[in-house]
Amino acid sequence: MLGRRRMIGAGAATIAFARGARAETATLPFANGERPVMRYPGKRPMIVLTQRPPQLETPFGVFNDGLLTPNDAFFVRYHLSDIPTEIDPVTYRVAVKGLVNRPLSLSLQDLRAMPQIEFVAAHQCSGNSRGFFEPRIAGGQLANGAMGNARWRGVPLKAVLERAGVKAGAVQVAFNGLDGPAAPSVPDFVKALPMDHALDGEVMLATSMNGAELPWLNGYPVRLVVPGYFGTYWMKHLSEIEVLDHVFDGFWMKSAYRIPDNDCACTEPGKAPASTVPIGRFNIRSFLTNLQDGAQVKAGVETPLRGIAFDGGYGISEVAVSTDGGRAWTPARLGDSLGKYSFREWKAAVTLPAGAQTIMVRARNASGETQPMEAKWNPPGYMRNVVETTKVMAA
Ligand SMILES: Nc1nc2c(c(=O)[nH]1)N[C@H]1C(S)=C(S)[C@@H](COP(=O)(O)O)O[C@H]1N2
Ligand SMILES: [Mo]
Repeated sequence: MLGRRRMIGAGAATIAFARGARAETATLPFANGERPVMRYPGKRPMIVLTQRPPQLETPFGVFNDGLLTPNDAFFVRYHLSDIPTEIDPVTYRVAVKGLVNRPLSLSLQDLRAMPQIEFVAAHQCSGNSRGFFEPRIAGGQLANGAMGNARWRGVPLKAVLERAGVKAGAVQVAFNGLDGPAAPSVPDFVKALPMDHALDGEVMLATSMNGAELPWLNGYPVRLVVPGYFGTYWMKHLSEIEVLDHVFDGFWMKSAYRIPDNDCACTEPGKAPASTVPIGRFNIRSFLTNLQDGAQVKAGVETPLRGIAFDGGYGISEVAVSTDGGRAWTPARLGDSLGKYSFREWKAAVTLPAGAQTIMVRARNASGETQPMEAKWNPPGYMRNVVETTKVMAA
């Protein structure tokens, strides 16, 4: 991949995509898991799900390097192939319109002049880990690399809406970005949040990620950050905010990104749910990161384990590991908290007898939520959060 982003003259930026040689491939741990590994603008070599639009998965080893996912390794997901390739930060505007007293057209300078907030939050695609569903499900066959954790900085959506003055009767706020469909038959990607969520003071118009501007493919120059909620709401290249007097009924809210309306957000495999609701908060997950499937470890001595856990914002309270299929659980030590929306580090040690062994990791959060031992299923393949098992060989 030979693309790069150029700054021209007074600061118009363009991004160019060109085809490069396929240097490498990666094999994800399920059938048909072979993927090209390519370099896109602003990114290190990433696992490619689709080239147009770019859908890039983070190589899992990155999650063992540190709690913050580097910008150049952060996953990328787009729905529509007409993604912006030229953005002028000087003329860039975010429109605020609809049911407001003062429609706004905010420049990046306007946003920078407003009070800023900052927090660390995990970001995850609803379909992260879809490739592991059994029976298999149509859609992006992702392993566990459509997630990441970053320090976001920007302006609270609440402050922007207060500046515009929300009128009585407001029900939802809809968000649009610069990308569009290549064909008119494909609905534009627009998402919406209920009014009280939009005004919670945490939903953010982010202009900075890990202390740098947003990578192009992660929504330069401004994106929505909705901490604790699935990535579908995190609108990239945010260009329009519209206050509505009704529940938004565009395709991506009414028909897509919906989950079964029941306690498990699940159905019997192959069955359609009786009714659905828009996907919401993350469910709890935890991963072992320092050993991957097939790793060799020493038998009879302590093997250090390390990993991450996160949830929808209640806060991780406990992580435990099991090497006997889930009968006995050894508590892990939690690392310092970087905030309730962040990945939390955990560490443990186990001594494994010689032979093929499995290591399971399970977390619990402040509301008592934990992961199921058996994977739940739903038709779109969202919200996978089974207790993860890593197979290693001790010798
Ligand atoms: N403009 C725009 N924003 C978008 C999308 C998109 O297709 N276009 N996809 C959403 C989905 S489903 C996800 S998971 C996240 C992915 O964010 P990332 O590419 O920065 O990882 O962006 C969200 N915001
Ligand atoms: Mo997503």
